[in-house]
Amino acid sequence: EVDVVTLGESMILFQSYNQGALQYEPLFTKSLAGAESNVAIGLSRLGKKVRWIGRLGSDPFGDLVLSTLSGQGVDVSHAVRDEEAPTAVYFKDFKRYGDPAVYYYRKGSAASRLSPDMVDDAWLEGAGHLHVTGITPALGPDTAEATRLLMQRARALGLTVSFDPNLRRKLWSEDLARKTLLSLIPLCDIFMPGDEEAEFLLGPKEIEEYGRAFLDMGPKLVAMKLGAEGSIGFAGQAVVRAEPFPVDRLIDTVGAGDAFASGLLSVLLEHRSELADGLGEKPLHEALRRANLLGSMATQFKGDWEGLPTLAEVHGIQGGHKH
Ligand code: KDG
Repeated sequence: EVDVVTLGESMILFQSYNQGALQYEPLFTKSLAGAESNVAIGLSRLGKKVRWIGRLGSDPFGDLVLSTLSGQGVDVSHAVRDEEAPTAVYFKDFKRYGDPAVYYYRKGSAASRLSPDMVDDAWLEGAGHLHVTGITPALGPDTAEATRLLMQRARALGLTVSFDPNLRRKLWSEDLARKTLLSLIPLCDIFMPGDEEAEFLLGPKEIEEYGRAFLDMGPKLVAMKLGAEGSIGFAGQAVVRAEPFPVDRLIDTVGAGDAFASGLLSVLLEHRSELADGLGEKPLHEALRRANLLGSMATQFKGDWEGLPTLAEVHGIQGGHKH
C-alpha cells in the first residue's frame, strides 16, 4: 500500500558552500531538488509511504537522485531512465535580501522527455493519493499532457489528487502558464496556491474571493499560502485561517511551499473520506497548522528539504498533539 504517488522532475542542486555570490564562490555543495521529490521526502519523514515517479538520465546524477530518495524511504521502483538525455542540474544563488535566485540547466533533460504514452496505471497501483505540481506541465507540451493524463487516470481509479501550481516564470510564457494551470484545477481535489499565484491566475481579488472562485472550479479544498501571514483554507462553507510559525533564522525560502504541501497532506490523508462532503473546520485548521510549521522549518535550513522534521519532532514542537 502506498499513501501518496508523486510525479515530477528531480534535479541535482548546487549551492555555494558559504552562501556567497554564485559568480565568485569557489566551493559548492551538491544535493537533490525538485518540488515533487521535496514533498515525497517531507511526507516520508512524517511516516507516510510515498512513491516518486520521474524520468532520469542514465548518469551518476540520476543514480544520486535515486539513492537520495530511497535513503529517505521513498519508493523509486517505478522511476524511468533515459538512455540519451541527462539528469538536469540547477544552481541556487543566495542573496543578502530576499529569496535566492535560481538558475536552471534543464532544457532537453530526461524529465522533459516524459510523454503521455509513458503514463502507466502501474504507477498508481495500491495508492490512495496523487500529488502533482505546475512545474511538470511547464517543461513542454508532452509533459503537460502526461500530467493531465495521470491526474485523470488517478481520479478514474479512485485516488484523490492534489495540485500545487508552483508557478515558475522562467520556464514558460505567462499566457501558456495561466491557461494550462487553470485547465488542471478541475482535475484536483486539493488545490494549494500561494497568494501571488492566485492573483496571477485570476487577477486582483480579495483573499476570500479567491477561495470561492477556486472551489467553484471543482476542488473540494483550497489551501492558500499567505507567506508571513500564515495560510487560509476553504472547504465547503468552512473558511479557516491559521497563524504562521515564527521563523527564527531565515536561511533559504526555496522549498517552503513543498514543505507546506507535505505538512498539509500528512494531516489531510487521515481525512480523505471526509473531503467529498466538505472537511470540517477542526481537521482543516490542524492541516493548515502542520503545513505552516513545516513551511517555516524549511526556510530555516540551507537546502530544499534538509530542514524537514520527523513526526516525532513535530509532536515535540506541537506539544504532544497526535496526528
Ligand atoms: O519548490 C522548490 C523547487 O522550485 C526546486 O526544488 C526546484 O523543482 C524545482 C523547480 O523546478 O523550480
